[in-house]
Amino acid sequence: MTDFSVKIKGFIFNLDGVIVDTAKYHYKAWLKLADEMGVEFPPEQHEQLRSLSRMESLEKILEWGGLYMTEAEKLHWADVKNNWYQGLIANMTPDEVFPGVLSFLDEVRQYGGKTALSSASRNARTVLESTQIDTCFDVVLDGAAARKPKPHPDCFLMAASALGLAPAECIVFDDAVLGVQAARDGGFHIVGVGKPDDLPDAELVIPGFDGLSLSEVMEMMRLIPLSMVAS
Ligand code: GL1
Repeated sequence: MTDFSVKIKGFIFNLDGVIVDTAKYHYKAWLKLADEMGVEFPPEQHEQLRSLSRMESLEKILEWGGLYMTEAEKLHWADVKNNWYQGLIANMTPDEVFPGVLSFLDEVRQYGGKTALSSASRNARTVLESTQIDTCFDVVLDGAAARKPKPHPDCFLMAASALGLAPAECIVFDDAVLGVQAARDGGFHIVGVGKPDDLPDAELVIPGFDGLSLSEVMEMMRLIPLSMVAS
């Protein structure tokens, strides 16, 4: 159970679809793979892959197509998709960071908060470096770090522990149903990034960070900011 009387000191962000628009590149690469396999894959269906690891995503596509593959074939095709994806992100630039993200992170720092990036993507560090936001986070955990996939809260628990904070002292920002569930189950505060209808279990849903200040988020969630409490 999340304790609302605890002051907030940590801010944990998912990457794809929250900080940068890489979800569109993942979709392009998965779509190419689905096409090769003759599996229909409309954009709405990509929502179901959000937060899943590479192998879990591939297995979902195979399931939708009623296809079977050996483990070796799966590894091969997961690699093929990853090569296509890496080709798409090779030329990413800092202007692909979503509007408002940098000022929001700046505000968190001014307020004395700690930041973590927790992503199921094994390419997270490459994306952070090419968009030049790798130095914006105190802690970075990518898909190689998590021991259990979402909706298990492991990735967020690891991030909180690396920040030296308890879950109830942190807000997680995630754009996927599985991420919201993971944060809730882990005892974190959770802000959904997207549409309220898609993320009914989040405490607050924002469309993105553009024009949004940290104090507005804290007010809307009725939380106590660190700066307002004698530590
Ligand atoms: C994996 C999947 C992507 C996406 C991310 C998490 O990324 O392949 O479709 O679900 O995890 O946002 P990657 O292949 O970069 O490890």
